[in-house]
Amino acid sequence: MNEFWRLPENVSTFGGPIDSMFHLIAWITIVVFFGVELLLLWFLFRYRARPGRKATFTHGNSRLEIIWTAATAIMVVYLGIISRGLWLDIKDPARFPEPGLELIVRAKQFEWNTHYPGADGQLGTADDFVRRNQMSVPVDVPVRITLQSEDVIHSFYLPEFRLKQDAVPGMNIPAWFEATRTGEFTVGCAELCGLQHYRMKGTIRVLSAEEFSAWNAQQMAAAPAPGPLPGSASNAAGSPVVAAAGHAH
Ligand SMILES: [Cu+2]
Repeated sequence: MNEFWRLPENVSTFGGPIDSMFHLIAWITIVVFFGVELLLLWFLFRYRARPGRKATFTHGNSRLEIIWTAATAIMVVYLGIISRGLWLDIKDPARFPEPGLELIVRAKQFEWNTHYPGADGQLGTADDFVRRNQMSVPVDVPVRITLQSEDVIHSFYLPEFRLKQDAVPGMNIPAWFEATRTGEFTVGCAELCGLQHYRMKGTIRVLSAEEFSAWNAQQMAAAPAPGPLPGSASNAAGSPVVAAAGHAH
């Protein structure tokens, strides 16, 4: 089905229901579009100019207008109601699952910096380490993210996870996902955030539990001397960044 719609593969737990909503809305749109266009063609033919037939003037038809306005309104409200639970599952922090990993993703022109809690398991402490434009997360584990921005509005976009959320300066915006398979996927910015917006992208690697612990241990061992804490006032000049070889720019 996703091949037909040209959607990327879905690899998150809530991506399936999101795709179902997408398919439903796309079908409604397709049926209405072709219905209207076919009717238009039929009317062009049916009411074409013919010798001896006099044109009539019409102000419209109130009953018809009420019907199509009401039908559209009902459809929109219906879509809103059936998607509400799914929306809250994804966006309402009170409904987030218990996270197995908590991260801070801090955006700036034009990169995504992911802060990991380090050895003490606590974010915002001196042993945190940071990855630029590269995230690694374990599979089958809910990952909770706090989105921050250092400069302008960015939008954290994981197309394969069906997740998109703005990062706004001065705000801590919660988001979460749970990956359903290992692999390497896209991190993009979905908000025009400046001249180099187009190159504001990274990769997210979903690892098995063992691979992730090994990677995490390796990063902790390689972490540089403690820098300013993420999100603290002393961080105004930027956060320390561990750039991956070959991915720095
Ligand atoms: Cu951006």
